[in-house]
Amino acid sequence: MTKKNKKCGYAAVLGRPNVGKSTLINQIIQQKLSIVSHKPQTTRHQILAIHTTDRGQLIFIDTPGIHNQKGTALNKHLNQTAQSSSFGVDVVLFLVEAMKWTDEDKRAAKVACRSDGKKILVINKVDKVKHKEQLLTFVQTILNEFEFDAIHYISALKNKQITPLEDSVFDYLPEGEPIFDEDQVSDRSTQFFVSELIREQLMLRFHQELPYSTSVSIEQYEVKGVIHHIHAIIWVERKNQKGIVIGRQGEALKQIGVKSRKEIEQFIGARVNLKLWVKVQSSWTDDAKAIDALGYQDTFKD
Ligand SMILES: Nc1nc2c(ncn2[C@@H]2O[C@H](COP(=O)(O)OP(=O)(O)OP(=O)(O)O)[C@@H](O)[C@H]2O)c(=O)[nH]1
Ligand SMILES: [Mg+2]
Repeated sequence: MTKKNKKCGYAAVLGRPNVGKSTLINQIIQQKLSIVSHKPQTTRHQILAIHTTDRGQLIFIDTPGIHNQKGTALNKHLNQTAQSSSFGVDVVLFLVEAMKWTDEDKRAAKVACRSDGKKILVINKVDKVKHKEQLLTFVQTILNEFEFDAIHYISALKNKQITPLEDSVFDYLPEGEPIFDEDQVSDRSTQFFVSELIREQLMLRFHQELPYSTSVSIEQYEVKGVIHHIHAIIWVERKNQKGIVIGRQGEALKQIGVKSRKEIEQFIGARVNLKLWVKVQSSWTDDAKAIDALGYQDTFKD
């Protein structure tokens, strides 16, 4: 009996903000590696999500949504991060939201189609479309402008038609030995995920008051016995934002702390003692140095 050779390779997931890139990856990995929210520009870092099965190792690259917004250093950084992810990968999954084809989608499609890897057009959020036959004309509009090797219709949220998509990606991967250990799920540290889980709670709670101007850094992470002691700083841009995050008599911050702690405990599988502080660093989103200091300097590792 001949043993089938294992596959190994990289698949970048690209698309404009909010199309469901992180939701899809979390669904395939069966773990919340990337934070998700209904707000665009949730993902700010390039994250590797490593999916090891008996067929081999599929390494997803989750990217920040490609957007049209100009201006701040953070905005530029997000686009650069996403664009750099389209090179040197075996497969590009280009995600769009069913029945939505905007200028931002076109911009993202241009980036995706520049890749020298195989290109899969993924129509997500199909669950939202009542008359499915409309999808054919929708897809034709995209295909009039861009070329793809395969097309898939999925619902990442409802876990629909994900397996055929996964099969298609594996088909395109080259044969090779795994790059990462079998039990490794990401290239990121626990501290990174902890700060992301806190940022997720901030986005969910203050999505109107704090547009994009929050960031989280971990100041201390110590394991004493069975408890993980974590000190984190929430960075905001203005004094009034600090007041919002803390809330009346510290109530808002307390709730953020409780919810974040629960998420972190679930993620690391241990008890957590979480302490949060709020600090003001004016216009950090506009300051390239501050962006580096907060860990927004992703480099593609291979
Ligand atoms: N109805 C529906 N909603 C979905 C689907 N997939 C994702 N969503 C929702 O779309 C929103 C955005 O999802 P994300 O996974 O954060 O999108 P993203 O593309 O990673 O966004 P950025 O990180 O901002 O670029 C969330 O509210 C998801 O729950 C889907 O298949 N159906
Ligand atoms: Mg995302």
